[in-house]
Order: sequence, then structure tokens, then C-alpha cells
Amino acid sequence: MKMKIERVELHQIELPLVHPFETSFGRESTRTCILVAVHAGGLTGWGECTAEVGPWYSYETVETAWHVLGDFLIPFVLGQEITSPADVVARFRRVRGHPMARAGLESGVWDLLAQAQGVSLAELLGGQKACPEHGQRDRVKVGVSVGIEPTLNELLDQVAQYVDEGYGRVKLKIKPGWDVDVVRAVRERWPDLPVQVDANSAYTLDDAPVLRELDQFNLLLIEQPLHHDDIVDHAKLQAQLRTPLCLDESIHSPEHARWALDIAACRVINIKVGRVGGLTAARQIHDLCAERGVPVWCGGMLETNVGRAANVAMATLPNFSLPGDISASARYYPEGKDIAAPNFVLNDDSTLSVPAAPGLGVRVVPERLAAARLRHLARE
Ligand code: NPQ
Ligand code: MG
Repeated sequence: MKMKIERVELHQIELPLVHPFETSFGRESTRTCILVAVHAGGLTGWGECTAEVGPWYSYETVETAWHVLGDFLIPFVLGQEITSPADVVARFRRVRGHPMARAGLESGVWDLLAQAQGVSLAELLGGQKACPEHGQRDRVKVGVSVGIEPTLNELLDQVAQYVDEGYGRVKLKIKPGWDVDVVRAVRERWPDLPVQVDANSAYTLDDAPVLRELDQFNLLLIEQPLHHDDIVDHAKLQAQLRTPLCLDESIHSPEHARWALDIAACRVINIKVGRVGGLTAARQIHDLCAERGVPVWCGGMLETNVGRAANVAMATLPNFSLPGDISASARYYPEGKDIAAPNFVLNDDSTLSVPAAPGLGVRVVPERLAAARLRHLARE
């Protein structure tokens, strides 16, 4: 099916978080992002660009993504006939870097094409084909990412709340001075809870002795302890640890995933649609890891329901064998604020249900979008 891209809109929005989120690189109490609307043939596909206001998690910002989308990526697709996401990926190949900007528009095209074909995004991504013996997953395993708190007691209260809500896997954010004691306290109170940690690049190889101490706590994995672009030091560290290392920030593309696996820099990969430049690249990394027997899981960027729906669809692919950072909508935004509906709700088995409706399976609510919007651009 051919679709001519007639119009593309950018919406910069800001939403309040239900609880401030602190990592080794800072504390946030609101989330700003860009939503991309792709119009063709009477349909609108939606994509989320996960760049933040500041260059903390990655070098991209809302401002750089706005610029790259508006001045380069949108003109590459406007007026063009598209038959598959591969057409968009091919047109974006000239652009170096800026994966979150590319992913915002590319994932909107995936939603558009899924709607045009009358299939869910999960189905278009090929979960079913990739996993003939199990068929399409209708639920995906999820966990919750718990930020750094002012005190250990507040952290334990947060974890207790999430465990009570039914989360079956918890990720603790760590940094130097907020690591071994915190993990020990959580382990003592919840001896059998699946727990993993994420340092967001707060350590160096000199900290290997501290990171080795984490081996005693039976963690699922240790995520991105070292430099945000490194794989060499991670390979040296992995050789000294029993716990699997998982790379997040360092994996920018399928090539980076192959390089990391070739030198044994990690035993697990966190896949984020934005960080790797779109759903096409995300699926390629998934397939590569499946071939190599390396488990993957879906990372989170405090998405709205638009980005969350794309994450849920992606996590139906068979090698997403660890729970994702895809929590229920209520973990992120106050009731009635998220710009898309319906909300994702946690099931009893620590899963989210995969929408069966065409495309993402969530609808953008115009009044909520208008209420959250800071800036708007339309190109045709
Ligand atoms: C991670 N996310 O896995 C990230 C990074 C992260 C859910 O742990 C504002 C916007 C603040 C995006 C903080 C989780 C953020 C952000 C952290 C992403 O490393
Ligand atoms: Mg991470």
C-alpha cells in the first residue's frame, strides 16, 4: 500500500510527573518531549521523540530534535510516497546521529502504516512471525525503575509501594555513595524479589571493587556502570563480574550492538527505540541478540502513552525475555493528564496488555494535548 505523506506536525509538550525522578545525572519533576503527528490518506500516525530538555541522558535535547526534525527529517519525507518504514529509514540514512529525532518521525510512520493495514503495531513488527510456536504475545512482562531518594527509608517506602501494586521486578538507580548499602537493604527486606541496578555511567574502572561487591546480591544485571560511550572498559569489567552487565547508553545502533557483543562488553542489552533511531533499528538489534543468545529488554524514557504503546508493541518480539521499564501509566503522570488514552494498567502477573486495535492502540486526546502543549509546528 502506497501512502503519500501530506502533512507532519510537531507538538512540544510538558507533563507533571506523579513523583520526582532522580538518577545519577539529576532530578526531574516534569517531563518535556516532542510528539510527531504524520498525516496521510485521512489517517494520523503518532510518534514520540524522547529527547529531554537538557543533554544529560544523551547529547540530544528537545531543541536539537526540533531543529533536526523541522529542518531536515520532515522535508525528507513530506510529499513522498511511502510503502514501508524501510523507505523512511533509507531517506534518513544521510543524517548522522540524532537518533531520538529520527525515531520520533520513524515510529509515527510505523503507526500510520499499521493503521492503514488495519493491524496492531505489534503485529506489523512481526512478533507472530518471529515466534511461530508461541504466537503473538498478548501481554508483556514489566518492572518499575525506582529513582534515587533523599533517604534510604524513603527509597524503601517507594519500593514497598511498587511491590504492593504488583510490580514483580524492580530497578534501583545507583551512584557512588548510593549503591551497596541501598541494594543490601532492599535485598534484606525482599530476599526473592528480582532486582537490577542502573548507574547511568556514574562509575569508572577504578570503581571495580565496589561494583564487584554487588555480585553478592543476586542481581538480574548491572546496567551501564561506566562511560556513556564506552564498550572497552565494560568488557574489562564484565570479565571481573559474575553478574551480567547490560548496556544502555553505549548502544546507539545495530552496529554498536554487534561491536559490544563481539568483545563481550555485556551479556544483556537494553533496547530503547529513541536511543537507537527507531523501531526498525530496535528490531534489528533484537534479531542480532536473538541469534547470539543474548537476552534483551525494553528500556524506558518516562514516555507518554504514545511512546509507551510503541514500547509495549516492540516488547512482544520473542527475545524480549526480561521485564521492561514499561510501567503502568499511573506510575508516571497524574490521572487525566497523559495526552493519549486509554491508560496502561498493571495486570496481576506484572504485565501490561498489548492493545489489539490497529496501530498503537491509543488515541491522542485533543484537549489534553492542548493543555500540555508549549510549542507547535506544521509542515505540508
Ligand atoms: C535509563 N530511564 O534507563 C533511563 C534514563 C532516564 C526509566 O530508568 C527525564 C526524561 C528524566 C528521561 C531520567 C529509566 C530521565 C529520563 C532517566 C531517562 O537509564
Ligand atoms: Mg539505563
